[in-house]
Amino acid sequence: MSRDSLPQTPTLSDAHSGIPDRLLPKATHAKSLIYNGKTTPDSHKLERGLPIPQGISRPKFLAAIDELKAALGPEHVVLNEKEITNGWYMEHPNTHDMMPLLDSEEFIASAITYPGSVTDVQTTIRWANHHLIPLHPISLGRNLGYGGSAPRVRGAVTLDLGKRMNRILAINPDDYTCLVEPGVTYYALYEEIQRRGLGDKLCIDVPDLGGGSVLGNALDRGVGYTPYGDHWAAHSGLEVVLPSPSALVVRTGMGALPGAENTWQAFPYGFGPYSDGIFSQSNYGVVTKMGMTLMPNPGGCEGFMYTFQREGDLAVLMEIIRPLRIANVLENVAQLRHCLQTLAVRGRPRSAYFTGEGAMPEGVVHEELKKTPVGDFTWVYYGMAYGPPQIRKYKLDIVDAEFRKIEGYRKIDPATLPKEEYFWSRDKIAAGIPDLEELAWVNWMPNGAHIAFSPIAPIRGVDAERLWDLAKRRHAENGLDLMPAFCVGLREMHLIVEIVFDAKDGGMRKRAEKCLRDMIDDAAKLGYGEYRTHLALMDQVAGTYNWNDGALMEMNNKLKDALDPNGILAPGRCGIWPARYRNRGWELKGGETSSEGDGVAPNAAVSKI
Ligand code: EUG
Repeated sequence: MSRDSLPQTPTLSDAHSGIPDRLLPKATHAKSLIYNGKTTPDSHKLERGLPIPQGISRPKFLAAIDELKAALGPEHVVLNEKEITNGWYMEHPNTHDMMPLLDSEEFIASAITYPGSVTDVQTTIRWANHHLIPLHPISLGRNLGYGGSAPRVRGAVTLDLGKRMNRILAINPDDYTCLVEPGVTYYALYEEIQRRGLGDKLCIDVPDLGGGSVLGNALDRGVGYTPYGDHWAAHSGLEVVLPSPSALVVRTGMGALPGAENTWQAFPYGFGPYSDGIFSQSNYGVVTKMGMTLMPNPGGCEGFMYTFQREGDLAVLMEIIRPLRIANVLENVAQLRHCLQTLAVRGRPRSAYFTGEGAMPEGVVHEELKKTPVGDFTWVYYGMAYGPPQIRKYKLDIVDAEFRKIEGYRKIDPATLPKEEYFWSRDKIAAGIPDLEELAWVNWMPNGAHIAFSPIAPIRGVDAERLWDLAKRRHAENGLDLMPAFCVGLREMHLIVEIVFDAKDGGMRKRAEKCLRDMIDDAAKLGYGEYRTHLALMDQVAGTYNWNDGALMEMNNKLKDALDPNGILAPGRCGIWPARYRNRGWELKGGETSSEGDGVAPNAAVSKI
């Protein structure tokens, strides 16, 4: 399809998931690049028909769906029985994983429901308990690279919370907090703060792309790039519907004290056990409200960029970064990126540079970089200094004195860079302005999909080198291009290696899976674990966190059985399988063609909660 014939991207006035008007031209461009790279039709008829979950017959399932339609309104329950459409980031599906590692009819929903209230969520949970039908809650479903909106269990009913529960319930400029429902995106929250004239006062923290749910991203322990980059650490207060038949609604922290609304977002703990943790990266409850702390506008900020020529500079760079980062001289979650990623983010396909097999040769990458405004390098550091000019200068001078110790370093003057350069996108993001630029590297491959290897390590040269070496070896073995970014938190770094693959190329999907699984095992042997992972890899990753014979999973299972005795909520999420599914071969360990196990237990326990 040519660019002109593509329909316009929905804006925030059209849909909760839309793009802000200011980013519409960027969206139009991004969409055309992605659609130009699609080699097959965007939609396909479901070859295997309606994906009914295990443990229920088709007639019983359809009768249960009719019951739910009667309860929620027929327009709020939609069967997924005809065809699925991949779309793109801004117009993504809520039916399946658009970036599938297995067949696209594996991680797929049987139906989508759109609750409009906490009461609707409770109704759906009671219904699921009654019929023993698995539910899969999503907020926006833009968890791309980790499974997107897809359920782990084939045929689960997706609870799309975002479509109708997308209110910003409060923005409090005195306490610097907000309270949001699942469907509030970074785009929407940012625009609303500006619309209320609070932009001079409040900043939000945003990830690389702004279309995700503020609530969903924090629950998945996502990362942004201002000093408030650890989203889970920045949240305060949850409202959760529990998955047991009573569908109890709980407020955590100060939210449990009636009348304490003013401190719900000001103090995260309340009294007694701090329960919020069990609702992140889990399947223990449906979060319907979340408080978030907001950063005071620092009164100015200044993006900066250094490049380093030699691959071998990685270790010494990390040794320089760590003390500066922990001391908050380097103030934000910065990115240290490899040059191939900066080539890919220019948006052109790999085939524009190289048409051979296997990983793209380094020489080609460096020759291409020489033609770009930034020039040639191997590593690039994108940082941000906050505050008024004299405060920024104090910090920037220290950083400069350290970085210039590395031979061949270059400080790039942003004023020399054209406005389309990727630097300006990083500059916006670290300033708390959500953007859409990052998407461009999915065009590296036709039908570009991506999936991440995301291990955590200390900010040390030796750790960075070990991870870099193992990733390089596994990528070379599998003929894949390696484009890592080290995201430097406060005392750790998240290495993010997104493998970009052609979703229509079965062989390449298999190589991507092999590469990921081997990297996960290699890393675990060295003491590095993923902070987050794709649906297909959750069992393997959970299995690496196995100290004391898997004590943590034993506890997780006990919690699961207590809170969700019928095992209806997101079975398998983060490797946690309810009793009904346990020991029936549902775990994916690699090479499988089916994501399903051998049935479920017929029953259900009785819950006291
Ligand atoms: C990115 C960052 C992540 C992640 C997945 C993707 C973006 C990379 C810091 O966390 O988990 C450019």
